[in-house]
Amino acid sequence: MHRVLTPRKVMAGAAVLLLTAGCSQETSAQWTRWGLPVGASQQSGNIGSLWSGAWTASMVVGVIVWGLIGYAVIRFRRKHRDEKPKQNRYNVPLEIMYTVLPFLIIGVLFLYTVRAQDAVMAHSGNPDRTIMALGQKWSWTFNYYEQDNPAVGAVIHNAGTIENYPDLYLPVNQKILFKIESNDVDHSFWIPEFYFKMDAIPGRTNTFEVTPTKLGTYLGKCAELCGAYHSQMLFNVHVVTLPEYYAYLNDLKAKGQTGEIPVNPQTTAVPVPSAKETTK
Ligand SMILES: [Cu+2]
Repeated sequence: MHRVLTPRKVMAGAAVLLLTAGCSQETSAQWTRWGLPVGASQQSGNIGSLWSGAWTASMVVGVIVWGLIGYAVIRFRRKHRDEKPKQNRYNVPLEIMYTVLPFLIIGVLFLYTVRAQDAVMAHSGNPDRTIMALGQKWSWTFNYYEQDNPAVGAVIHNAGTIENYPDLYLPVNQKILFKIESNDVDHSFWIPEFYFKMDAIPGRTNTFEVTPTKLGTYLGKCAELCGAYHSQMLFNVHVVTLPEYYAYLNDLKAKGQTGEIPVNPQTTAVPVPSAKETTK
C-alpha cells in the first residue's frame, strides 16, 4: 500500500473541508428544509411540505434506481472475454411496469402540487389589510389601502427607486390581500421566506392572500428577468406588530405620501441611472 497524496486525494480532502467548514448550525438546519429559509407565513408550510416531500420521494426513487444499476453492473458483468450478454426481448410485464410507474409517480406529485397550490391561492374573502405591489422598470411601488381605517384614514403610498430600495411593512398575524400589478413588462413579486412568488403582468391584476407569522426583516426580489436593472428590483420586507405598522403608515402620511399611485403604463417614474453611474 502506498500512502501518497495524489492530486485526487487532495481535491477530495479540500472538498470535504470546504463543505464542513461552512456548516454553521444554521446551514445544517437549512439542510433539513432541503435548502429553504425558515418559513415566515401561515401559507409557507404548504409549499415547505411539498418541497420536502418531493425531494424525499425523489431520493427514495433515486436510491432504488442507483441500487438496481449497481446490482446489474456487478451481478451481470462479463466473466469471459468472448461472453455475450443474454438477449431478452418483449418482456411485456416489465414494459408495462416501466410505463405505469412513471405515471404513478407523476400522478402523486401532481396531486400534492394541486393541493398545495389550492392552499396558498385560497382567498378568505375578508382580508385585514389590502396592499398593492406595483412593479415597473426597475423598482416597486406599494399602496396601502387604509382609507376606511380610522387608525390611518388614507391611502398611503411608498415608491422605490433604483438607488433606494422601498420598504414594505406588514403587520404580523394579519390576513393581507396583495394586488400585484405592472406598469410595463412582466415582473414577479417574490418574498423567499414566504415560499411564494407571483407574476406582475401588465393589464392584469393578480391577487393572493398571505398571513405573515414571524416578526423580522426579509429581502424581497423581482423573480422575473425583466431587463437591464432586474437585479436592482429589491425591497425590504418588515414584518412588525400592528401598532408599529400604523406608526409607519402615519409617519408616511405626515410626510404627505397619501393617495394611490395608480397603474399607469405611461409612467417611467423610476429614474434610470446616468451613464456615469452605470459604468462604475
Ligand atoms: Cu422586474
